[in-house]
Amino acid sequence: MLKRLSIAVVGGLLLATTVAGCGGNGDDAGSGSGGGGDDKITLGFSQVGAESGWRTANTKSIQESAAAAGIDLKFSDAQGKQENQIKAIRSFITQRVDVIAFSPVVESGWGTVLKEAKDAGIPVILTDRAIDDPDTSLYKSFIGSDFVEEGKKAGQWLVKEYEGKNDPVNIVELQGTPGAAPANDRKAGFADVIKAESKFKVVASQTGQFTRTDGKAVMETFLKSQPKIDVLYAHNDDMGLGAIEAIEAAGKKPGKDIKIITVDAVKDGMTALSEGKINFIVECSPLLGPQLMDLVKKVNDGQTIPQRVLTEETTFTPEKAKEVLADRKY
Ligand code: GYE
Repeated sequence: MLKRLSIAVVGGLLLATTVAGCGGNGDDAGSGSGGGGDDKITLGFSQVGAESGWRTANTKSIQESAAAAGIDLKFSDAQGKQENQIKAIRSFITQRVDVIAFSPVVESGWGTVLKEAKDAGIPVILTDRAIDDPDTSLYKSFIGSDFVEEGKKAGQWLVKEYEGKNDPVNIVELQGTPGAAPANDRKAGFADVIKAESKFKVVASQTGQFTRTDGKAVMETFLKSQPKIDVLYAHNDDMGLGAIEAIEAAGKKPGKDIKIITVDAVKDGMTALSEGKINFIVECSPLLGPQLMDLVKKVNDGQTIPQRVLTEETTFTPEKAKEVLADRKY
C-alpha cells in the first residue's frame, strides 16, 4: 500500500516556458536524453483511454500543460487495456524518453515493466491512479486524489440524508473499471461509512466500466431485478448520467424516486446536479497537468520530489452546483 504523505497541492501552477537542461543525473534518474539533439525534456505519457468526461478533461490538461511547459509529450492512449499500457511504457524505454508518467488502468501487475524502466534509469511518475506494488522505489511520485476519502464523503452524505429515519435504505452501486484504484477505493470508503447503520443495504453492485453506456445498461437490469431502489451510488458522473436515462425510461424521477450520488463533478454531472437529477457529487479533479509537469521538470533535474502529491477536492450539493456551473471549465 502506498504511503500517504498528505502534501496539499496548489492548483494551476504557472510554469515557465524555459526548459531546464537534461543534465539531471540525480540518483538513478539516469541521463535519458530523449534521443534528440535539443535540450527539451521528453515525457512519455500512457493514458487509460477516453472512457469518461473526467478522462477527456485530464488528457486536455496534460497536453496543454506539457505544451505550456515546453515539454515534448509522447502521448499514448491505451484504450482501457493494461497490455497496451505495458507496450507503451516499453516503447518509451526503447525511445529513451527522459521521464515516464502513466495513469494505471488497474492496480496490479506493474512490477516487471516498472523494474525495466528503473533499470534503464528512467524515472516514473504515477498520475491519477495508484498501483498496489509494495516496492515504492518503482516510481518517484504518485499524484492524484484519495479515492477512499471520496467514497467516505459519499457515504457521509447518505448517513446525514437519512438521519433519524429507520426504514431500510436499498442502495444499488455502479462500480468503475474492475481492479482500478478508484473503483476499489470508492467502494471501500463508502462501505466503511455506511456499515455503521444496518438500515443501509447495498442490494446490487456491479461494474459500469466508468462509461455512460454501461451505466445505463446496468441500471436497466437493476431496475428490473430490484423491487425497491432508494439510492444509486455511481463511482463516476458518466455512469450516473447513463443511469438517469434508464431511470427516466422506467418512468421514475432521478433525484426524487431514486437519490443519486456520483463522483467527479464534470460539467454534465454538475448540470444534472443543478437540475436536481443528481443529489450529491464528490469532486475528483482531472486537472493534474500543471502539477505533473512541475514534477517532471524537478525529477529530470535530479531533485527529490514528494512520493505522494494529494489533490485538493470538495463536494457539491445542487445549490453549490448552481453557483459554480457557469465557470466550470470541464
Ligand atoms: O473518476 C472516472 C475515470 O481515475 C479518477 O477514471 C479517475 C477516474 C474518474 O474514468 O471518471
